Amino acid sequence: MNRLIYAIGATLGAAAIATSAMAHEMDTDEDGLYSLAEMQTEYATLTEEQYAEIDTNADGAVDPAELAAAIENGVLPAMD
Ligand SMILES: [Ca+2]
Ligand SMILES: [Ca+2]
Repeated sequence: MNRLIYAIGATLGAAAIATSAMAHEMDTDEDGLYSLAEMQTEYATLTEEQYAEIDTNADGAVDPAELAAAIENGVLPAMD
């Protein structure tokens, strides 16, 4: 049950974050992905190791779904 709720939350969270002004501002080159440098504008203390953890499909970039999942599972604090 928790797993299902998590899956739903991650899906809804991704949709919400993709359209949130804060997430949009963080994506400064507007390519729809969050580079480490872009994420550090919001999460100043984010390390390369943490970024790699958030990049769950290991393609070298964090997409809105990965960002949402990281916030959902507490790896990152929610953005205001
Ligand atoms: Ca970007
Ligand atoms: Ca990725």
